Amino acid sequence: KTASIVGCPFSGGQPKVGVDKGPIHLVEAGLVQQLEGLGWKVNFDGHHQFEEISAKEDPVIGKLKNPRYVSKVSQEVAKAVGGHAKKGELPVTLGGDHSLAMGTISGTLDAHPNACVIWIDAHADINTAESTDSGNIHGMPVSFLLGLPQHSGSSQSDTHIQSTFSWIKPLLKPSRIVYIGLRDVDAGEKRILKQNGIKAFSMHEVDKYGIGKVVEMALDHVNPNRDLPIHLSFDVDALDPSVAPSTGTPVRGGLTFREGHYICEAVWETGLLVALDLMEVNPSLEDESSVRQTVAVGCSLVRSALGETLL
Ligand code: DIR
Ligand code: MN
Ligand code: MN
Ligand code: MN
Repeated sequence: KTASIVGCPFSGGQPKVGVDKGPIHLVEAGLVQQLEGLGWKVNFDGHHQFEEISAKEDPVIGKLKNPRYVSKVSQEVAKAVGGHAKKGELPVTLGGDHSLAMGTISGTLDAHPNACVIWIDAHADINTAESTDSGNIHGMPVSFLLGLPQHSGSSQSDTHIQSTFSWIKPLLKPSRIVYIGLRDVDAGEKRILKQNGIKAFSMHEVDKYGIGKVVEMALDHVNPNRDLPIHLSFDVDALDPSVAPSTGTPVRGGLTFREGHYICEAVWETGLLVALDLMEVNPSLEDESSVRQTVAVGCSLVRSALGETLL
């Protein structure tokens, strides 16, 4: 069993500096050695170096910020993840902001067209060009993966968005993604989730049923026969800010330490995991001890998803 670390120092999908340093901190904390300790052969040949597109060369299209840069980086990530997956390796992508999931999930679907996605997040990240308030593309990757219409107000910019992101094949079906942990979903996103019949377990359902039952129901929905490959995309802000403080858009009322780890353990136990994302660790936010804590939790979530057990 081989895991390939795809380190993605990238922050262009949101405005806060520092999230590009997330992967560096996770690796410096010893993630590679920790996974080797679990019996994995780990490929890590340094973090990806993305050629920047300056703000001057990358004006907004409609509301979308840094659209060319986000698109180009995600396309490179798709190639990396898809390449590793096709070789039978497990790609572990370290973000970086969650716009990178346009790339990671595209790569997974290229190698495993029948894969399903389990998206762990405080946010739904499903805004379209029409519904986004912020214009931050880390709040939008799912809409592109689903191929939802991207209307931005003028037909000229609609065409421009289309061409900028034309490499994304809209291969993800609304029935093949499920969310756990949501608690900060925009009004437009709630509409999109409903219209497309997308299953989501918010913190309300975690409180009501408990995490064990929620993960079982999530798997029943997206993977009823437990035979489809699973892509787990974990935004560290799904965890409560008391557990993972150093992240760009913390929201109170999140998953506990154990609930987050339980999800990873349960996905590992299916034997179906084919790709993992650990996103939105921002070592420039909060104090030194918060950063250490968030990075340590990030490493430990990855270990749980890759088979670390408590006994
Ligand atoms: C908000 C926040 N829904 C947006 N999204 C975040 O900007 O679209 N995603 N923080 O991680
Ligand atoms: Mn590589
Ligand atoms: Mn996210
Ligand atoms: Mn989030």
